Amino acid sequence: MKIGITCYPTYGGSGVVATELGKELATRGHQVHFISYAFPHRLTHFYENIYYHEVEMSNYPLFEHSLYSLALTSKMLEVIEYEKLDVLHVHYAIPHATSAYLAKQIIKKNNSDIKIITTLHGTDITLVGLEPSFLPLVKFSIEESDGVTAVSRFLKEKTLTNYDIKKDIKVITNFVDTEIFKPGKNEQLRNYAAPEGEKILVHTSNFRVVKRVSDTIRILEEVRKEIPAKLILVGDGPDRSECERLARELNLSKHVLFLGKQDALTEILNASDVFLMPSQSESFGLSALEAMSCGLPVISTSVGGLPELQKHNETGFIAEIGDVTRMAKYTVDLLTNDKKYNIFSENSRKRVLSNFDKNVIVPEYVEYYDEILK
Ligand code: GMT
Repeated sequence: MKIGITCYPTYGGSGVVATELGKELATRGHQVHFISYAFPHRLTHFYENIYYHEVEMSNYPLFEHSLYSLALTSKMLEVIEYEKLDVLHVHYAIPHATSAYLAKQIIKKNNSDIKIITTLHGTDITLVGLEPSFLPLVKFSIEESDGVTAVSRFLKEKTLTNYDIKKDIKVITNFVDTEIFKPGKNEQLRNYAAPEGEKILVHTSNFRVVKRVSDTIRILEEVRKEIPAKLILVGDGPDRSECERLARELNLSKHVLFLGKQDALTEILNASDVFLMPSQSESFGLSALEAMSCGLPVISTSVGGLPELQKHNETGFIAEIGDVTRMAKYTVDLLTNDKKYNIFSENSRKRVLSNFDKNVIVPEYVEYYDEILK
């Protein structure tokens, strides 16, 4: 099969999922064409069957605002036509599903056809898509896609109700390469981050408001009242400065390690004990999945698709948004009981292996492509 994939290539979980999917499809013999404005950052080396087509942007002074959606449509047209794509799979509805729809209409005029599949990831549905300026366009683009998938049951239900959509949406969850994200030891980073043998809490995100990263610092403050602990924060984004300020204000600067953006996630997770995800909105929680795959228990909120990913009192604990005290109590509970910790750690890994391994989920996408092509 020849598959085009459009995604946000440099930031966020939707781009990670799209790129990992492309890599897996290519390994399974499909030809994959990425169409985007930058090279997907998870394409770390050369892969057979993977091609990249960059969207070129015109800088004409009259265009005060970027015409990316239209430039993307043009590039989609070119790739569909010359590479003879069977399927164009777009990740994150805005504006990708709309650009794809337009490309499909233009291609139709040449008596050609292409199947458009849209994967909904999160704020394209729960936040940005609901803005009055976007809502009718998102609804239309979803309705006009040949196939639509959502990364959790929660997101599917939200889409059907918030946009009054009647068509079927298939839930295909996020997945992980359990051979890469696997349990291991990283004594070097552990000794660097926690030289006195303290426990290590970890969080990775793009530091947007919805992630409530400052809650992780407040959790650390509470945890440290009971046991020695450190916090590793990975990633960068709008809330980082505020988090650094909070760490200083709470006198925790020495105990919070801001690593910024990092590629070596497995190594960092393997130096840590518990993953924190205090989000106020999370349609799936890919970074928690990666942590679970490394055998880390997760302390999270109960929002969105998180209860579909992790099981309360089995793989970690779930609390209400903002309930820092409870999340800290759960963290201490796990970190002071080795037997319980080991059971939760094994449960996390097992749950990922049986439900979210790439070999479980990628075939679901391939079957779905076949179904739509029929
Ligand atoms: O929706 C977003 O905010 C962006 C998107 C991304 O690109 O990071 O995140 C969403 O997609 C991820 C991959 O499917 C999910 O794991 C995240 O839970 C989801 N984020 C939110 O719902 C806030």
